[in-house]
Amino acid sequence: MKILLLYPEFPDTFWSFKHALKFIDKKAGTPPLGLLTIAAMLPHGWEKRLVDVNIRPLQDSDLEWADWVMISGMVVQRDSAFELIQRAKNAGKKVIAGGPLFTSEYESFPLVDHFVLNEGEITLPQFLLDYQQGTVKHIYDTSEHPDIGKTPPPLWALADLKQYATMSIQFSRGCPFNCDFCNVTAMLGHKPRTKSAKQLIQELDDLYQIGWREPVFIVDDNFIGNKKILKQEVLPALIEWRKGKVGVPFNTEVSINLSDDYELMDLMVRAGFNEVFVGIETPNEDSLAECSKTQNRNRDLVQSVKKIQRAGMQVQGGFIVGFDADNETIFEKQANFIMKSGITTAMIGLLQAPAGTKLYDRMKKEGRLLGEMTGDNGDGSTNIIPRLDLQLLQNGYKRLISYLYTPKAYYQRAKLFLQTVQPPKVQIYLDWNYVRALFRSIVSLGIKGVERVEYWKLFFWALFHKPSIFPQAITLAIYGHHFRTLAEQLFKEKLPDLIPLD
Ligand code: B12
Repeated sequence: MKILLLYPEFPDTFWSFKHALKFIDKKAGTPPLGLLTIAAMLPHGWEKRLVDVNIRPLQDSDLEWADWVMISGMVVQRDSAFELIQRAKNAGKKVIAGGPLFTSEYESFPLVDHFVLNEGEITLPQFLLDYQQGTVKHIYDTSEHPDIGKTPPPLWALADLKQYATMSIQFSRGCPFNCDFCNVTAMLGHKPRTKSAKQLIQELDDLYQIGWREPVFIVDDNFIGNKKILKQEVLPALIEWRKGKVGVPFNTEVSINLSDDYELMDLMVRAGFNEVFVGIETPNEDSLAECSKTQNRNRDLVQSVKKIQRAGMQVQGGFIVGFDADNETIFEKQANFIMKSGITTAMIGLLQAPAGTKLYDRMKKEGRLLGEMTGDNGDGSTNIIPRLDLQLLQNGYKRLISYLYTPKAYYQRAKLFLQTVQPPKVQIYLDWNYVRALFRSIVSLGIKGVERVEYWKLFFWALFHKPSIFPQAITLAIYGHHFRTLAEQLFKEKLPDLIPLD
């Protein structure tokens, strides 16, 4: 059997980092971990080929070669997925689809022959067995969750790794919290399931042995969902693994209660974590109560962010406007909060209701659901009827993004963060890509860019006051360029110098 694994194109979004990737000659952020994991579960004797269209186009010869096409994706890749499925069907191929896009919207894809939904560890073997026995069905799904301690390591060899900026690996699935707009618990359960420390180290060893020295994103829904196993097994093992190695900084996703645990933060930093994404959502206490984000309530969120930064990790934040409890002052409150926190990578979206969430059910019951979400929570759209006037919400959103990504506001946050953060513990791996990125940033941002004044101020400040964080300063400058370019595209206008919010 010849299996063609297909990954659809990402549009130009906040997380695509498209306008930053060109500085380091990379084509995509991370490889399709779901497909690489599925590939490892297929029979060993089968031939496998991966085409990630974010890296190279799908050729007719790829389709001619294949017996089956297996496709994955997220909602945000919907349009490209339609196109690829159509091409595969035109070429007369059997199409098998799985992953989050199809698990949430399989009804929209009539051309797909078989859906293998939810977690592939359970549904793929059932599909393969039925196929062998000639009793294959149209849909395979499950409400059970597998023990990921048995998940095989991804087949990295299928991917052209040097085209990616970051490698992804997974340690756990599921989250102990209950935020009403998030579908993680519906999809992956409430009780975090983990791999063993041995599995994680094996996967890292595989990557290190094939020469990977760049960042590794541990793609967990909440890495600190099971603190005990982290403190007792995983982080000590990672600290040991790191000895004598260069590069490979880690980043991951965590909940804000990380900031309450100094021991955990210290272990994470020593293990090589230098960046965490945290769902902060809103400084509005009533909105936090509304969405059941208990872990963020009754605390000084700015101070929590600072504690993580002081420990040595950059905090990237997810924010939402348009909760029922928000009023027209929310934009100013969010802007002030984000400016004070020194969060440069602030992903802000209007409240959206993903299928399968409590919010989705509530909106449906209240007659406020407008259909499915676009999947890109940074495009200023929503699939619900908000309490605030939609026009007011979208205008406020636009002003908020415009303000935060103007050079002045962005670089002000970058400096605040760099002043606060402890220099990274990971030994930097300097290769040509970094040097090239530095020169390109000098030309694009320091000479041609609208941010040239702020760029040089940060450049010299970092170089002379805190040289250990100089590479981070340049990376932040490049990220800022991506966010600003994206905002300008979204609003179809140049961002003003600094617009007042009130
Ligand atoms: C890493 C990650 C990202 C990364 C990169 C992802 C990438 N390149 O693939 C980044 C940060 C870029 C990202 C961004 C976004 N993400 Co994201 N992301 C994740 C995360 C945390 C892990 C994905 C992962 O690698 N999992 C590990 C692998 C092993 O699991 P998997 O892919 O699901 O595959 C398993 C099964 O799905 C199945 N399977 C998968 N593919 C296939 C194919 C076949 C043929 C078969 C049989 C089975 C199968 O088997 C696998 C093993 O069980 C998930 C949450 C989650 N836990 O899944 C969200 C998630 C995928 N993201 C989501 C969203 C919404 C986004 C964003 C739109 C916005 C946002 N709020 O973050 C952006 C948009 C991206 C963009 N560029 O525009 C949603 C998708 C919802 C949906 N129904 O599509 C998820 C589920 C999170 C959520 N709470 O809703 N994301």
